[in-house]
Amino acid sequence: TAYFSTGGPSSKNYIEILGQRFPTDDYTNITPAIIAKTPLQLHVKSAHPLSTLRGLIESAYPDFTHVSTMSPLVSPYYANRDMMLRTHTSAHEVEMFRKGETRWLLTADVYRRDEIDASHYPVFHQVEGARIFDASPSGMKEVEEDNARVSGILAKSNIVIEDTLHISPTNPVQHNHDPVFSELVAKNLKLSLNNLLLKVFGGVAGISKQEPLRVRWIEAYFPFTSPSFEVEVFFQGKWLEILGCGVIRQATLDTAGVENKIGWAFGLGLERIAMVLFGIPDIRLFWSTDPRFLSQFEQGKITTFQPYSKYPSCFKDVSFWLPQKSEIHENDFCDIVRDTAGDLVEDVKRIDHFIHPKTNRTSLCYRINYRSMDRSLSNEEINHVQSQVVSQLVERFEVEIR
Ligand code: FA5
Ligand code: MG
Repeated sequence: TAYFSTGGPSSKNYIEILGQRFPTDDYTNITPAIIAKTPLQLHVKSAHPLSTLRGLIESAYPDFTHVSTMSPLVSPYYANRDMMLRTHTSAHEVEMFRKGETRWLLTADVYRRDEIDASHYPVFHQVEGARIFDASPSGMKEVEEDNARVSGILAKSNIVIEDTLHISPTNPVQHNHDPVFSELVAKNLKLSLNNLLLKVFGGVAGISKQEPLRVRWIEAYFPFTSPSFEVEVFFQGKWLEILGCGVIRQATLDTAGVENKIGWAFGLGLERIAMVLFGIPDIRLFWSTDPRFLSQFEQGKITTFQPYSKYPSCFKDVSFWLPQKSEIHENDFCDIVRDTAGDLVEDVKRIDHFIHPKTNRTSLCYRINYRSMDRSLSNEEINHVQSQVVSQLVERFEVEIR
């Protein structure tokens, strides 16, 4: 699911995003809380952890074009006038290749309707990286030279790579690719990303000072790459999902008017990496304007966040019967909560799901955990917010409150 600006309920007949007006229609579901995030551009805000991490990633690709100011408004199908907020940076692949770029990194804010907890937020940031080569013996010579160079660096580094992946029926070479070319390019992708991860995680205490950095490659599926992979890093006792990548589908390059090239692309999320590198325990903190947060960081430096005391939590439950015919998706509920209560919500959990044996009606109960990052909340204030959540729920989904 995605945020569309045109095509949900709105009282005005237009919405304004980054100074541009868009007519609203029955698809419009972008909330004021989401629109308010679009100008913030945390990934280029000096001294912000997300900006420092972007810089660190860019430093691993010094000879690439670096882009970080693309408008978040993209066309869903590249064919009509309707606009949506991008859900991933891959939305810009075609236009980057069309411009003739052959090696590039693009960092941007992305928008998804998602669950609410310490590691999910409806806005986060991704870096997309791509490189294409001539699909010819001379292009492949360039790949082999680069592979030899990066293999040399990795051989001298404290890194353990788990990668038993072979091209397989479930993760095939594209029919229009020479399998030897595809394999060389996939190798280049893997070496390049292992080198990136060494750069990003290599300096972190506890990872590679004594213990090696552990990286794991897993088979994946993405509609715009094949073969495709996901990469995980072992950190603080857990495998952390870092990115998705693969050999670019030829259709992308064809659409961009690029001929006789083959290459790779990857997309990684900045927040999850920044949370572990800087020790930031809650994804909402990235959006904090509290000087106790912002003043802790310096551009270009990875330092450990010193938590300041947390304010108390306040739990509120809401139970309701669903209307007979309609379905409400968990993310629709989270959306209403996020829109009405904003960053005052720490997380939302469904605590009951019940189907009445006689009437067959469904009842749901959600528990909302209210806690501000920046101040103590009064019970009155929370009751007020909670009553707004409840009335929105009734208005939008015609539920019956129990
Ligand atoms: C994608 O978005 C693909 N476009 C990645 C890609 C690019 C594949 C190019 C192939 C070629 P995915 O939805 O898995 O894939 O997101 C990529 C990364 O973004 C994840 O690995 C994770 O690090 C991060 N991410 C995804 N969802 C969230 C979220 N809700 N909050 C924080 N980070 C997230
Ligand atoms: Mg994923």
